[in-house]
Amino acid sequence: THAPITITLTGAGGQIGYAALFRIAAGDLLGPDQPVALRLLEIPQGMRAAEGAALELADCAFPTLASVEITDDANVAFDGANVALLVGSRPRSAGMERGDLLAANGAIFGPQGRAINDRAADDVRVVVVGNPANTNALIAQQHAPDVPSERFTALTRLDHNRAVGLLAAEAGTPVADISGVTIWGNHSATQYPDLSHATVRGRPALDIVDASWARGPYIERVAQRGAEIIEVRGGSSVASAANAAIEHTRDWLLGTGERSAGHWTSAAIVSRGEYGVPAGLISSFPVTSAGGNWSVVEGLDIDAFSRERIDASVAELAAERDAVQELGLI
Ligand code: NAX
Repeated sequence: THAPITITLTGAGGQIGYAALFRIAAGDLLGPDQPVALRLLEIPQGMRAAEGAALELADCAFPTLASVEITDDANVAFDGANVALLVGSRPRSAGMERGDLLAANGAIFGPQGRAINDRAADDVRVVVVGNPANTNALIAQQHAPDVPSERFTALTRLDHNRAVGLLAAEAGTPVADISGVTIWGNHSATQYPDLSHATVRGRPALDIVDASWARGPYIERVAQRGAEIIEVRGGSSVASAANAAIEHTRDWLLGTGERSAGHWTSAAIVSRGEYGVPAGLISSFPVTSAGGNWSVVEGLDIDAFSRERIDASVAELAAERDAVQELGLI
């Protein structure tokens, strides 16, 4: 049997935490043969909820769950962490100014990045879910100078999965028939779900669905899917977000595997300048993973429409980076 892998989850007393914990503990992340040691980080107000979740975890008696530790101290939570899922954050509330939003998150992700830098295992891999996810990941990364920058990522897998699901529905085909969908840019309303390289059973998606749909209502629907869920369900995306975080992490650690050309996923990773995205920004790209490392799928043709959409979302990321720089948060 393997030694346990240490997984630190922040915001463990919240909704996504509650949805993710049981699947991680059950072995959905790394398989039935890999024990997991869970570290749950909360703020004092969230500790009781995390403790309650831990009681229920005990009551599941998962053979893959080696231990559960709950703390409100980041230095304890990230000690020896192999995987850090940063879910707890201060998302934007109605009427909140951008500066206040970024300052509140700087106060969370700066210290967490520092604690990861000082305490985590050498192989630590960080996935930021809490919004604004890309910029929170950038803040954490900038506070962890001793950790290779590519270990910091932000979640756009939920957007990717939404984009695949909505394309499959429009094409009247199972999701397994879909390849080559990309989310570019920021996990925000400016994100660009791109079907220009997508295929349905190997045929170009844009030969099957209406191109004006793909470049209009579709983009809007994917970007606004979170609002649609709130409207219909009466609450935000929780199980699908937890699922996406698990899929992102599993693909990163275990690889996206042998897949046919054009089959990739999306993740926000540190740009090395690919596709004109300024180096250092944490932006969503088409990616595959092997050996525990993401790589950007290169060489895709970017037409004028895509160029404009990618540039607009990347400009938003650059503006967020400039704002956190001006606030002295990085
Ligand atoms: P909840 O409010 O239910 O849970 C958040 C939890 O984080 C709370 O228990 C809170 O006490 C805790 N927390 C706050 N600050 C903390 C800190 N400094 N350290 C540790 N824990 C802390 O929100 P939930 O529905 O679980 O959503 C969590 C985050 O995911 C939000 O920021 C949300 O905007 C974001 N999302 C990101 C998505 C993505 O695709 N990247 C999609 C889903 C979701 O909207």
